Amino acid sequence: MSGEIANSKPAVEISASIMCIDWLNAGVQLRQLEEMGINYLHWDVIDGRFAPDFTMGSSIIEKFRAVSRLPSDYHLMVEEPSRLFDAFEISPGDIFTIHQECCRNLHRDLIQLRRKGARVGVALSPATPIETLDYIIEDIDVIVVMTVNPGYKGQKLVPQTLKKIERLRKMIEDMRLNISITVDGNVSFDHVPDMVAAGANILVGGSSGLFRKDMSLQDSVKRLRESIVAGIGREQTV
Ligand code: S6P
Ligand code: MG
Repeated sequence: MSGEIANSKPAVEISASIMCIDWLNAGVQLRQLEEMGINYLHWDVIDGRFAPDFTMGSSIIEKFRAVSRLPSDYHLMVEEPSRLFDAFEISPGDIFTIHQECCRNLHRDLIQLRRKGARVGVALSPATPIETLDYIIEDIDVIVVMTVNPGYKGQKLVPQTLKKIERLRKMIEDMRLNISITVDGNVSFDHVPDMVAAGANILVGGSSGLFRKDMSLQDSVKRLRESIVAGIGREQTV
């Protein structure tokens, strides 16, 4: 099964937020994600300083990567992420995202990551304006719009971030750039149509859209895909 739903705009892909997986059933769920054509495994790495709590490090991520063919979508929510670049395996096709708010020298960090072979991403927390990308946008492949504050799963959407996605997509189109917009946080069936209509083309599936307690993974993927189709079919109304 194809993992992409396309129209004239970029194909919409799903990235599975592994911090939300059913850990005691992780091997089974990993196989299911592959069978259903999920596009990426999303790795949230948190340092307890930039963002609260701790998630997973390279040893756990490597265990999954060793048995999966899915590309990685690293999301580092850590201060001075360049300290950790060598800790993670990067293969062609992997995305590696760092936060604008965390870098002493964002441009240098992005160059370093690109040399390691990653598609490079910059994440913006809800309060960070898109203008911070003005002098860097031509050097990135992916922009991650955080629709919740970095840290915990199960948070509520910060609604003004939908407008941010829309403005970013317009900026990207006006500049004729080829940049994906990832949306991360409370990517639920209700919010996906607005997110897609606003211009997001990679959706991070977490506890509200993918790893739900009230339905199987198969059912949640089906519902997510229906919500994507609803968003593609809609004019930009947010
Ligand atoms: C949050 C992290 C996210 C979460 C995901 C949770 O800091 O970057 O990737 O894992 O957003 O999803 P949900 O549906 O529980 O908000
Ligand atoms: Mg994330």
